[in-house]
Amino acid sequence: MLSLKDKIVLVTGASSGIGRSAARAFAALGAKILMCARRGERLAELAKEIEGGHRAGVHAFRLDVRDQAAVDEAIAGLPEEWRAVEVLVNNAGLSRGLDKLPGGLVSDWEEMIDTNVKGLLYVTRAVVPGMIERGRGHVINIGSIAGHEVYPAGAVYCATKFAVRALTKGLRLDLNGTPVRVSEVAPGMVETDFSLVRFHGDGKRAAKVYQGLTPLGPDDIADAVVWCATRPLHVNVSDVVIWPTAQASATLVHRT
Ligand code: NDP
Ligand code: 8X3
Repeated sequence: MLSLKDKIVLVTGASSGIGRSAARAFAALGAKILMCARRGERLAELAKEIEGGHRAGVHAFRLDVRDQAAVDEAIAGLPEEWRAVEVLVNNAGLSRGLDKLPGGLVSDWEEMIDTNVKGLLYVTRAVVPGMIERGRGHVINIGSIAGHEVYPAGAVYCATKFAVRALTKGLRLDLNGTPVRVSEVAPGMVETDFSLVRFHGDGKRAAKVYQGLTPLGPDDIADAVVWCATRPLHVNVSDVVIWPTAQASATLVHRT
């Protein structure tokens, strides 16, 4: 197992769900945690928890990954001791709405595309050249089973996750010959704020998504992300697809 002790791990979207669990899991291995999201107070709480519990170094900063200038400025402006990012977890993302095409809010489409596709690209572009220069690095993208199958009323979200899959594969092709590894972890249903965000804060509708089954938890996904990152340097895990046992496809879910 590769040691990540004192290595810098950047997690985007660490204020909640999978990103928060990933930050905690890497900190538990002794990695130094660089983390961002838009909600600064939540990041500050997590930073306090990690610093107290694991005594790992933490540096948190507010960032909207949709803003390319802000992404470039944040990465270029990192303190010297935080620049050598070893692992980038491109996790920041969201779904908005569950609407049949051609319906749905154009603003929802744009938010998903701008965050899940363009935001991931902006962060990757800002971080990966440094990895190439240093001769070490690993990009782990959080995709989805929605990048493997399209489900009704989810076409735009699915399109963004198909794009994440294509970008993961494309980056791996384009970085061939460098030591930088590129992986994707693609979960099925994980109980986080994901559905609350999808349904614009409708808690009752969000809770129904997970009723009658045991969904994955964010720690299950963090576990897989850490597993990818801790393989020996000559091993590149390309894809990990993870389902709750009760879910067999995007649309087949056994509920009791
Ligand atoms: P959460 O809503 O719990 O977390 C989403 C995270 O993304 C938050 O920290 C949020 O932070 C951050 N984020 C969203 N937009 C932006 C932005 N513009 N700039 C910076 N950060 C942003 O959901 P999950 O943990 O479930 O989602 C994490 C990833 O996992 C997403 O990419 C999602 O598509 C993917 N996924 C989720 C699944 C699930 O069932 N939950 C299944 C498969 C994949 P903030 O709002 O503070 O900016
Ligand atoms: C999240 C999983 O099935 O809700 O990416 O789209 S799903």
